[in-house]
Amino acid sequence: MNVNLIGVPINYGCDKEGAQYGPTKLRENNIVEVMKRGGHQIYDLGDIDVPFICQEDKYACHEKMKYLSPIAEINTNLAHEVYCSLSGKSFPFVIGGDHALGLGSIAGCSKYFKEIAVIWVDAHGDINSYETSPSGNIHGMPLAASMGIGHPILTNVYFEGTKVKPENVYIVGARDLDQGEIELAKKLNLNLYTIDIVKNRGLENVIIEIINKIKDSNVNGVHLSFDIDVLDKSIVPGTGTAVDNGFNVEEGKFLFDKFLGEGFITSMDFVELNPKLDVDDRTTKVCIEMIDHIFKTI
Ligand code: B3U
Ligand code: MN
Ligand code: MN
Repeated sequence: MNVNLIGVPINYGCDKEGAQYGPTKLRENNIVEVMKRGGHQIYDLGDIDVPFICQEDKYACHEKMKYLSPIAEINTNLAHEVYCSLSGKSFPFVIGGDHALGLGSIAGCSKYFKEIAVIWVDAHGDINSYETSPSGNIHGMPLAASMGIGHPILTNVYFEGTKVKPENVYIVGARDLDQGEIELAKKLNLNLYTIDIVKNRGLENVIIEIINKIKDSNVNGVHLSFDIDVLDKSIVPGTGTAVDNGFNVEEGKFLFDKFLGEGFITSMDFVELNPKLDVDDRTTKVCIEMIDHIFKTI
């Protein structure tokens, strides 16, 4: 398979120092060589440009959202890179950086395939809008914006309108949802598989259900967005908002086995490594181990 590696060194979405160093850290730890072990042709397209913005200007564009305008700009460029990768028959593998980049990945994927499903594997829902967000951090909003909910500057990134229909969104592993997110999930009847549901019903059963639902829907592409904070806090100290009661490494790998083994995933994000918060590079090592597994499975 041809794979395009795309880095997005962004921390404006989480407003925390360190997430912007994720792509460099992974390259220093030989991500390209690791990806090649799966027998793929890897093209490292480098990083999307992230302009420097002073802290004082974070609310320059909107009083309730930080760095709105640069985040929209960065995501527009990312979306086009993802779209061009898919047009050139390469699999886009997008590394962060914080999860605000999910907006651009999904937009590029949506422009190419028209009807898509999104599997969002995350301790969080990332379905806030500026009206429900407790933080004003846009990395808590990309999935809502992709469904057409939120500020028009976000919902209209790359092209006007909805990128993915709510019925084609699958959230897996959530265990830190805000009140507004819970209400939105109910209102939209989202396919929300919280960690409690996963643990009650069993990871394999939940994954099989998602695969069957996706196969029964009329989508042409499936984007898998993996936020490393879905893993347990004890495994990933190097992420901005670690949450306990998460998956272990084996469960993470199992999830990739099932979804990637199905052969229907057409693009991926791998986000929220924060090397500055890491302890003895433990999180980087887990990321590399996961990425090794992904490209041996895909
Ligand atoms: N839901 C919270 C916290 C959060 C979202 N995503 C992460 N943290 N990583 C918010 O700020 O929207
Ligand atoms: Mn996230
Ligand atoms: Mn998260």
